[in-house]
Amino acid sequence: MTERTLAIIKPDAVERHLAGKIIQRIEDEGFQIRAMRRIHLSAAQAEGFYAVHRARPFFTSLTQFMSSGPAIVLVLEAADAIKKWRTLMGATDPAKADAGTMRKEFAQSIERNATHGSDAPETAAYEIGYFFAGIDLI
Ligand code: IDP
Ligand code: MG
Repeated sequence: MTERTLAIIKPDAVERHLAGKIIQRIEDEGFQIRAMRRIHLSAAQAEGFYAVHRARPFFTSLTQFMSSGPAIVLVLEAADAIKKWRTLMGATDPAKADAGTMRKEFAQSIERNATHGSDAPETAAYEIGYFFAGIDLI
């Protein structure tokens, strides 16, 4: 089933000029890029995006990092896109990520881990709607 997911090239990867390599991989793996935008999140916008994690010990550090510089948000479309993008990203902790994954290749730490991907259809719908309007996705 064709599905959409939200991907983010996080500030660490944008700062290190890795966006082009990551986008190339996305295209090589057969995703359609349905929408894409560069955005520098405010702290409040990062807190809203990661609201599900607000009780976690890393919440303040995570939202400071995510608002520390520009990021690139994308809507990716493919069969089974949510799982497909998470597989290509690799494990949250780059030390545990498989060879060839985005996080193994590009992440610096469990926090500065280069990319984000939605984890389920409900979160994908929320996260896509957080950044893009319906009219952007026709
Ligand atoms: P995910 O991005 O692989 O879905 P989540 O558990 O949803 O991982 O965590 C969201 C983000 O929070 C991670 O991508 C990472 O940037 C950060 N994070 C997760 N766990 C830790 C941690 O233990 N220490 C610091 N940052 C973390
Ligand atoms: Mg997550």
